[in-house]
Amino acid sequence: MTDSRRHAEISGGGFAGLTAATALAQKGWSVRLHERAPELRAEGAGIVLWNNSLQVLDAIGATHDLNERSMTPPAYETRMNNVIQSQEELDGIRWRTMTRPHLHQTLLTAAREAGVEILAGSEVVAATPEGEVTLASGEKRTADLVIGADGVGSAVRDSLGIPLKRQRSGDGITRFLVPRHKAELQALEPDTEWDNVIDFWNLEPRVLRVLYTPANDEELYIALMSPSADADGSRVPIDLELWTSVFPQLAPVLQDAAGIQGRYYGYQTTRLEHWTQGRAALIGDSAHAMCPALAQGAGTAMQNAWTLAVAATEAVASGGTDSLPHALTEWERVERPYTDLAQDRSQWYADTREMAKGNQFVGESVETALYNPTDPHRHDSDRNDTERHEVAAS
Ligand code: FAD
Ligand code: 3HM
Repeated sequence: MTDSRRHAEISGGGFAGLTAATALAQKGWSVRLHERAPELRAEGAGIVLWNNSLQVLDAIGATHDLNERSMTPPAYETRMNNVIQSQEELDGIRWRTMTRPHLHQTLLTAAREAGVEILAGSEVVAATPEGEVTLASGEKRTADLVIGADGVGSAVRDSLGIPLKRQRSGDGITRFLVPRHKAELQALEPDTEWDNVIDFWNLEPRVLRVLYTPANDEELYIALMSPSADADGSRVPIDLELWTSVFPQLAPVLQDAAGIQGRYYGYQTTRLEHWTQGRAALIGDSAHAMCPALAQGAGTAMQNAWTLAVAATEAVASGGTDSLPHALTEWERVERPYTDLAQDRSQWYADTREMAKGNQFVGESVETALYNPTDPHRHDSDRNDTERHEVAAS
């Protein structure tokens, strides 16, 4: 018997690709996901997710698994030269911290349970607007929908020839997962709430910052930021003497970080002229890599994966697969402003270091975090705004 389901081919098994694959499979699509690496595994250390992506995890049924090994710290604390600027309790804002391997495993389990066909060691080298995908093996496959979720160096994007602008910022970070060492930290600074996220900034006499993020009871994510022009600050493995001289209260965890090779990532933002072409769409870092200030790279990747799956499913249900190219353009038009905002704001923070002042979870900085991409009525007021403008103009 032939399979009458709509078919999607996805390049990339990161947070974007796995979320899109799961959502589409749950909505009745047959989905094949290609991951270039020999196995599906998350690189990197820790991650913070906000309401926008936690709603997506609810929608694909992955929240229980996620919550098994993640936490919501009591507050987000910001310090300047070890003086507390703010302790924001983020009342009313849903957020969680976790390790990247845990989030990846959670999404991988959801994808497998939804029946996604996952091919590891399968590299996509090109895609066409007509829905053809070419693999490194030379094999070609066709699909109703092609998704490029293959990261900042996306082969799908480059083969489609979509123009891209890349902006590099002067700062960057090296990330580590280390044991919590809670008792030792408590002994060094007894009055500190070591379950908080603590953003330790030093701007004078030298720009060095440690973002301290508990990921669960046992694991701690620490990100060490310095300007790329500072050779000692951005050195890997880290210069333990330098970092402990500036952050002596973090000595036990910095010592562990110094035993890990690490990799320094310079902040960058990439913006595309358009995210879709024919039956092909880009999501995640392939479409919109951003500075990490708002911790929204993965969050917006998952948000766009979900809204794309919904838009594509609704389009084929009402207009057949010929309606997909137009539906993808429409999806970008209504959804992209939320990601543009996160990119712009994150880049502004990276360039100005304004985050060091604390009290950051207000206004535009939390708009993306509060967004609910699973609410079918989320654009009602946008439409009302447009209608109002049209009425006013006539
Ligand atoms: P990726 O994670 O890059 O996944 C792409 C996948 O595609 C990989 O598995 C890769 O092997 C595969 N692939 C690549 N090319 C091919 C190919 N040709 N064929 C097949 N497979 C291919 N975001 C947050 O939301 N919260 C945070 O706290 C946060 N902290 C961050 C801290 C730092 C320092 C950085 C640099 C980023 C941070 N981010 C954070 C951003 C987040 O990590 C990324 O935005 C997110 O991982 C993007 O997911 P993705 O699936 O689009 O891409
Ligand atoms: C979670 C998080 N937040 C901010 C940054 C940053 O500004 O570099 C990095 C992060 O992983």
